[in-house]
Amino acid sequence: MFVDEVKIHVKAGAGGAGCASFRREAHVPKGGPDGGDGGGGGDVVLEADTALSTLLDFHYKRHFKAPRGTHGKGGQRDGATGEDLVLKVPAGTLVRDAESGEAIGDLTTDGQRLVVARGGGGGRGNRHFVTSTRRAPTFAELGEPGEERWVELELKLLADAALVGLPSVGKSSLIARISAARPKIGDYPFTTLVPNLGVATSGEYSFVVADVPGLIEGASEGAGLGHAFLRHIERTALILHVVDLSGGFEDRDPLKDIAVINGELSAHAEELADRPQIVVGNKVDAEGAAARSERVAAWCEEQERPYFAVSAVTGEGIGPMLRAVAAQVRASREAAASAAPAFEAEYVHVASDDREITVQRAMDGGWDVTGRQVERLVVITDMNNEEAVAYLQRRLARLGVEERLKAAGAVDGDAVHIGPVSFEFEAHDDGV
Ligand SMILES: Nc1nc2c(ncn2[C@@H]2O[C@H](COP(=O)(O)OP(=O)(O)OP(=O)(O)O)[C@@H](O)[C@H]2O)c(=O)[nH]1
Ligand SMILES: [Mg+2]
Repeated sequence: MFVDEVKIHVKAGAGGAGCASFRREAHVPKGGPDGGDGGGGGDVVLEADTALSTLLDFHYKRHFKAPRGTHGKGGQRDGATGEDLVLKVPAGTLVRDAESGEAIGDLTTDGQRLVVARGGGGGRGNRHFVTSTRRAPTFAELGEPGEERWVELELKLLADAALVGLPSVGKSSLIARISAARPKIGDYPFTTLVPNLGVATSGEYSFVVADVPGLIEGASEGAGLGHAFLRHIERTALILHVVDLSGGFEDRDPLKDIAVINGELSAHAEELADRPQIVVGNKVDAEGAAARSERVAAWCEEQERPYFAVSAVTGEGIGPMLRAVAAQVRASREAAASAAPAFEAEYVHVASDDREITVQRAMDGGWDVTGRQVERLVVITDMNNEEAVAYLQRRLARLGVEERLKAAGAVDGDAVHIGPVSFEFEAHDDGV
């Protein structure tokens, strides 16, 4: 298992401000309010994509911001909505809130979506604030800021393909050539003692390749180190069967070696014999390798198995081999996805009780009032407009903020902080 973890900062778009304006027409001295609403800000959304297998991109770019909504205009013209920012993550990504550590979603199926930061609502234009006593409201709401937070993404990976072969055929050299993995490479058998995983890319497609310790004859019965690793191979959709073309070992011959490995695979589990397999003739740069390669190629053609002659040292033949691996991995993933039950895209919101209000002593001896809804009301209020402030006060009173403050022991003149704004507490007589 290969664990990939990143921490990213996501910020949704702010809502646009509502507009305070009045209709102006020839011959109409004072038209009614006609300010349009601000557009909502874009959400930041994570979307599972089975074509990806790594969170690598997020190691380079960590801050993501969705666009804001635009402001409303006169003539009842509403602002435009900010587009959602959709970030693709590999299927199998677990999402946590970085601060609380709480899991907020598990993206497992292709196309599944999770909103990690909600865009701010647009402010309403002044035409929404008309009442029987307020015919011409001079204020509109500001846009609400977008949510922002740090989230942790964690990916647990199983390999898509496994490099299998006798010791010293160059499995570790190959993974080092095609990925950022840097395993130990040596000219003695059993250089690799634990599996290494690397992420390889071909075009737009990336996949995970496992380099496992070499297998030897009798591995299925426990010989060498291979036995434990045959279990890993069991779960990979594709086997990259690596064979040495250099003739570096006297007792080895590529076709005999292939037979030994295939014998061990099927002795371990019969279905491994039918697992898609690509034969990779490595060390084609070595003297005499070309002739051996031709024999392997002829045999593979007879067996209808794909064959690629490569050199982990010079890079020869690596590109075509990776393209074939990518195509096979893609086919396997698509088969697995279509075998899974049909999935409907879903948005998972983080539930929080918006109406909850908390009153606490502030550091400065005043009071801190917190709660999603009250804080929202404050940030969308244009504090430079008296009419807007009076409207806010009535709404806060209706939500019970004043009562809560009184009950907590607030007296006239105390400072009250809500979000970024501070007021002076002034109790109204009961019933007002
Ligand atoms: N000439 C040549 N030598 C290679 C090539 N690939 C690997 N070698 C050499 O072969 C030896 C074994 O390479 P490794 O990559 O450690 O082989 P391995 O299959 O991982 O071996 P184990 O981990 O023991 O199973 C090293 O000395 C490499 O330098 C190649 O393409 N050409
Ligand atoms: Mg190795």
